[in-house]
Amino acid sequence: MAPLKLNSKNLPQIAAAGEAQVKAPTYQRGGAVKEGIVHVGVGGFHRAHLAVYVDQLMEKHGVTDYAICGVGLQPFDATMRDALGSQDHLYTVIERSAKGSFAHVVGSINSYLFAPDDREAVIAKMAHPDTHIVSLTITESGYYYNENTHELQSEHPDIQFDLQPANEKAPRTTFGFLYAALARRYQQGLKPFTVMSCDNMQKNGSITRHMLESFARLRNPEIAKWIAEQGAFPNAMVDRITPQTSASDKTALADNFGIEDSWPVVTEPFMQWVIEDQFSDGRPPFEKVGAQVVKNVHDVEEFEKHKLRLLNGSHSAIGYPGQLAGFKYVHEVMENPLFSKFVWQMMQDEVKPLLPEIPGVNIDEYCKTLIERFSNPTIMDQLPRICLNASGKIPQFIMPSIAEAIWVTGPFRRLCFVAAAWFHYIKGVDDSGKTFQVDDPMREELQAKARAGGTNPAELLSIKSLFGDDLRGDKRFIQEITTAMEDIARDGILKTLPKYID
Ligand code: CS2
Repeated sequence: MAPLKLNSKNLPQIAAAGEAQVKAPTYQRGGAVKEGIVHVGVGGFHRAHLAVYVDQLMEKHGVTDYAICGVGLQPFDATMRDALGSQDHLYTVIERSAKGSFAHVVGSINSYLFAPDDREAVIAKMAHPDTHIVSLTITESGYYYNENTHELQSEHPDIQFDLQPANEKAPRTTFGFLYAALARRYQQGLKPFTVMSCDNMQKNGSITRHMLESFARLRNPEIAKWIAEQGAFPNAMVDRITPQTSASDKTALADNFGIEDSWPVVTEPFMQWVIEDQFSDGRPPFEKVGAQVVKNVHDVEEFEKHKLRLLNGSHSAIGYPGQLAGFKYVHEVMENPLFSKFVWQMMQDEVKPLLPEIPGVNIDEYCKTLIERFSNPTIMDQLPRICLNASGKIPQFIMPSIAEAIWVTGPFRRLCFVAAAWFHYIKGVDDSGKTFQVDDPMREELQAKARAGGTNPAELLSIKSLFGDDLRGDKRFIQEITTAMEDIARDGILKTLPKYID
């Protein structure tokens, strides 16, 4: 049978044809629900994570006032606008593991606003009394956070543009939109919405708060004070491995499930969300659908630390060296016994000793689960996805472990190897001499420094917004990373790697 185009009209037929293999929403959508969440940055991760939790709230718990209005700020978001717009904002989450493949149509995204078309509409939506939460997946670079000073990059041209009062109705950055909408809510006597970061950053909520308050202080101290006193910015740990969708994923969805979806999402069965219970204008009962809503910010920070340093840190250990060695997918790297040992030993010997104990969490079991998740061959997680925007990742995922190991004189050779592999990767040439695209907002600066430095890390480490003095000034670290850079440049990854395995 020909696949059915995904849309509201075809939904009952799609669900019936897919039998037990396809789940589809039975809840009301459109004008029958309120859009209590405005989400900025609708990509694969949001659609596999927060939107799925909200879908479950709507399906299983009758929640009707927290449907999602998606927002795209970047010109490239036009593709998402068109894909979702062509199918009543429905889309399919394809869950894949050794157990098989399962399709789940999600309906929690109720509408979509593309800011470049109408910036005012986005501000008005955020300022609307029905909006209680503005959630974000804007990637690390969307926060304009200086890793070294821990301050807002207020000199950045985008922030400078948004700080001009004349641009308040047509901002460019997330903070420009949040500020303009909050200023309206203040004038209208509404509560501030909660700003809920779902990005992979340690203290994501606190950083969002600090950046937004700094922005607001430069605009209007009275509003900044109101945000500081009444706003809420929960910290959260978010987790679900979500590769980029490929053309073959769409074909497989049509062939195996009879669904024609212009942009489905592929993901793993595992998902986790630990979120601090800090909301300024109400929240849905996220805990009813498996989120861990916790009272204590320290608990969230500890979960974040485990996840960022073990999962994302290991992804970096797989990504940069793996791509240099010529691999394409995460599971392929894990099939190589050298790499799987390396990743395990880095987690166990170098990262784990630095992590706090969390009651009820067995770190060894967590690490074993990670190895299984990385080895899942069915999701085809691409190394270029892992390697994307490294300047926002390595300073979060790898460098903090190195900095702490320096402090306690702990082992850090493998972490240094990963950092060295990234430094080498920046040049854009793999071990067989093939060039590849380096996708990073700081690419030009990084490449100029990497090329000028050769196998000397000093040039790259001089970038103050990425690396602290604790790293630059430590002799043991400099020696270790230099040796790794020299070995990688001379011998390539696969010959160097055994030196880092016991
Ligand atoms: C990855 C993450 O981009 C990366 O570096 O490590 O996207 C990772 O897949 C997610 O954080 C999993 O929750």
